[in-house]
Amino acid sequence: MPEITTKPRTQTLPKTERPKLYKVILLNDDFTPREFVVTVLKGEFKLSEDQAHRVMITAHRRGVCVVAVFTRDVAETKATRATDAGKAKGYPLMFTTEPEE
Ligand code: TYC
Repeated sequence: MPEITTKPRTQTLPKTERPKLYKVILLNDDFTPREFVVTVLKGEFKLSEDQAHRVMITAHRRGVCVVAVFTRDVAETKATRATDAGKAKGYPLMFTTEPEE
């Protein structure tokens, strides 16, 4: 009986999936000084004075503002560090993360 060997006809190409991205969101509160929010945005997220002021004022007026978008680890680390910077000064400043659609 002859052996029948068959070659696979389809090739699975390696897929490079893009990592899911996460938004870092700044929440407004009534206690953290505006200038402190701007300082944290510049220090942790490398925003310019002008960008940081726009983000701060948007959160102040609308309640929330997207600061930037990162991979999950980076977004969570930055949100935690920025929130902790406020905590260290006794402010309720809060940053959260949320997956992008
Ligand atoms: N609302 C604060 C104030 O009037 C300033 C502020 C802005 C705080 C944005 C948090 O995410 C924030 N002092």
